[in-house]
Amino acid sequence: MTRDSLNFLERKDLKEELAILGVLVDIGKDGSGTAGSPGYFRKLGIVDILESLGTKVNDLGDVSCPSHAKAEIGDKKVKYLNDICLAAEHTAEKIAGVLKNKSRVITLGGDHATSLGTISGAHAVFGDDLGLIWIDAHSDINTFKTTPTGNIHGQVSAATLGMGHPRLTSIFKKGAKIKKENILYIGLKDIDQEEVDVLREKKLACVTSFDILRRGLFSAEKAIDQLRSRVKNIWISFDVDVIDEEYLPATLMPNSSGLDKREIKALAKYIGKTCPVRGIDVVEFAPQKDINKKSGQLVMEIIAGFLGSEYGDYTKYLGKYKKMSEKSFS
Ligand SMILES: [Mn+2]
Repeated sequence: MTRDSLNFLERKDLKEELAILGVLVDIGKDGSGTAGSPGYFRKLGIVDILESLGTKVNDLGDVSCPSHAKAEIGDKKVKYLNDICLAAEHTAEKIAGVLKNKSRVITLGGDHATSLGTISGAHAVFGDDLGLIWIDAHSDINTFKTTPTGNIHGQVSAATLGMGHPRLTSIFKKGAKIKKENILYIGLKDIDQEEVDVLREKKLACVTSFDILRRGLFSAEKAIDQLRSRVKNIWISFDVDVIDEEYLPATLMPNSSGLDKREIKALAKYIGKTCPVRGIDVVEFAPQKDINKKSGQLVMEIIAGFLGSEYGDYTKYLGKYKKMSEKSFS
């Protein structure tokens, strides 16, 4: 492949098949509102949009999970542990199955507890040859010992690294799913002091939103290049709250100084064009808070970027002409 700056503007058909999976885990935090996200994206036409990138899309349906009203809260330091772990086991099984068939997969959460299952499933197939890019305003590296809220969605990156409650670190298989040198956090902004301490102590790679403000995307690109040089498989765990609320109002934790549209799209494009992306989790999307579908549209553009392709105003404009020419030849 020619690697020059024009390479970032090419839109060749995608080679690998794609699967989409909904995960209705909405109890990893106190508020409700993320379980409607898979249905929302289907209505928005996610299957057709992804197929317009030149590949076949297999919709695997949803992994279910009880709502706050129906689930048992249990231990207040790891709330709703039981139901979250059950959903994670089901998710892991589905993800492992898809990846074995050489398909790539987009998982629509759900809150960030969704990634417990996906990353465990990916580890079952790729083992330690797996890198994780955690794009989020939050590092989610609390454990039951440090959590200020008891919400599991804030303990998920810790669990993938093998830290925290033994049930959270034992989805599918006991222990760490990602080696500590193979995780990269991008977009961090609101994190607890205990999280700063552990990120530092474990020497985990972080590109904060402040780094991006100071040095632009170059700081992220360098870190992505380093991760890519170590692993052959990359997983993206994408929390939409990394984006500024002006562009993405559809989340329960709006970010008033997050990444802007150009930054997140360029970041997605860089990852998609340079990394072997095997799966993407889109989490913490709350459809009822969207305004004129702008959050949903932006997320579709970002997903296309992560896949190494492009979807947006220009491709929609071209699509119109494609349909016209199909008509005139039929
Ligand atoms: Mn977050």
